[in-house]
Amino acid sequence: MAEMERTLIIAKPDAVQRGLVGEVFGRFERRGLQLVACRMLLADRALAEEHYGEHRARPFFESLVSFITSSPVVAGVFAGPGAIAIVRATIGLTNPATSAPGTIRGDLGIDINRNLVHASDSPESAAREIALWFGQDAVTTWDRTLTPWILE
Ligand code: 3AN
Repeated sequence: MAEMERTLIIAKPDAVQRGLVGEVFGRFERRGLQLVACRMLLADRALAEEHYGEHRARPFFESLVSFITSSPVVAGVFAGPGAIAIVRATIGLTNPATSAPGTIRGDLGIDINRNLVHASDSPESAAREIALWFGQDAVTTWDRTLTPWILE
C-alpha cells in the first residue's frame, strides 16, 4: 500500500461565497480520503503572505494575498495513501480554463484568479501548510470504520 499522506485543502473565498464548500470537500470524502481537520476563518495578511511565500516575487502576489483575505475560507486536511497527488489530480490545472472537465476547476471555474481551491503540491508543502493553517495539534487521528471498504 502507498504511504499514508496528509494534504492541506483550502476552499477559497470564491468557493465559500458560491456555496461550493460541500461540493469541494465532498469530492475528496467520496473519493475515499479521510477528513482529519477542518476550520473556517478569515485569513489575515500575515498568514496569506506566509502561505503564498513562494510567489512573493511574482507580479500577481498582491492580488493573491488580497483575494484570499477578502472573505472567509474553509481549510481542511485530508489523509490517505497518495493523498497529495490524488487531490492535485482531482482539482485540475491551476487555470480552470484549461482544466479537464471532471476536475473541480474544470467543472466549476473559468478564471485563473477564481480557481476555487488550493491544495498542497508536495510532501514538503503539505507539512509546511498544515503547520501554518492548523498547527500539528489541531489535526485529529480517528478510526474510520469504513476504511476496510475503501483500502485493502
Ligand atoms: P495551484 O493553486 O494550482 O497550486 P500555484 O501554487 O502555482 O497554483 O499558484 C497559486 C495561485 O497563484 C494560483 N491558484 C493562481 O490563483 C495564481 N497564479 C499562479 N500562476 C499564475 C499566473 N501565471 N497568473 C496569474 N495567477 C497565477
